[in-house]
Amino acid sequence: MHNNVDQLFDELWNNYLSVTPSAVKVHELLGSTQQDDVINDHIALRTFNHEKVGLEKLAAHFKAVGYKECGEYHFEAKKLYAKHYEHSDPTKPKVFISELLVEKCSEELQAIVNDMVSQIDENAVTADNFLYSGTHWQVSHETYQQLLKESEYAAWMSAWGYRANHFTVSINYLANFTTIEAVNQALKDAGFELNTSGGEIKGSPEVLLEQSSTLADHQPVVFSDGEFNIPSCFYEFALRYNKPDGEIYTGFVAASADKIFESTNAR
Ligand code: OOG
Ligand code: NI
Repeated sequence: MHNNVDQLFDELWNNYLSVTPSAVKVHELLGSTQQDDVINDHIALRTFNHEKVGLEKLAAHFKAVGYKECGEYHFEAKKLYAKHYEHSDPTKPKVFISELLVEKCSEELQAIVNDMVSQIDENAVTADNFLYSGTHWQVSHETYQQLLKESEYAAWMSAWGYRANHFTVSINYLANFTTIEAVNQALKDAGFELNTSGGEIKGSPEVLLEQSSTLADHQPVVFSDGEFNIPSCFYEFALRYNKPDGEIYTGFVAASADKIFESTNAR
């Protein structure tokens, strides 16, 4: 495991960029409007609730660099469970880790996922590079499509595995944008497509968090039966509000997160 938080995020960022070419452009679009670098609100990772690779196994890598568990979230319909983690330095990205509750899925899905997970080397899970190690298996495009019918999340995992599935620009730290509407407009003017599931803006000042996201890029994946372009990763934007006590809200909003997951749906 890493012992340097910045090194870990550099690796996650480079790995994310390698399959998310639009992120470079988004970063330039928002980053070029100010002198300081863009601050990330959070990143998100996905996994399966298997003992071997459950969300706690991913969390251990963040705990090793100073992160603490702060909240939990349930997604009944998508059969997901998630927790979020924070660092004592508020400029370090928060971390959102979810896991698919495999036993709630069909026998067929369980068999496919069990086979994928069985191919992961036990030692790989604690290795420095696990959080950006991608897949430890190869599925066919046919299997990918079968998973897609039942769980977009499982299908995405089968193709992309362990990596940040998005980075999130903190609008609070942007010098030249104060509203999420202005950020969305700049993105659309530059030709980016936004995730409109649940509306372009998820959340509100009342729930202390507003979020929007691009639709995932489509990138080639080599499956066992050929190469296909499928959704990879996306970019998110978050604006946080102060709680009545004057402290900024640092949690997530389950109803909004439920829609953000859909940013990796095919266009
Ligand atoms: C995570 C979706 C939730 C948020 O900010 O609410 C999320 C995912 O797509 O894996 O990132
Ligand atoms: Ni997010």
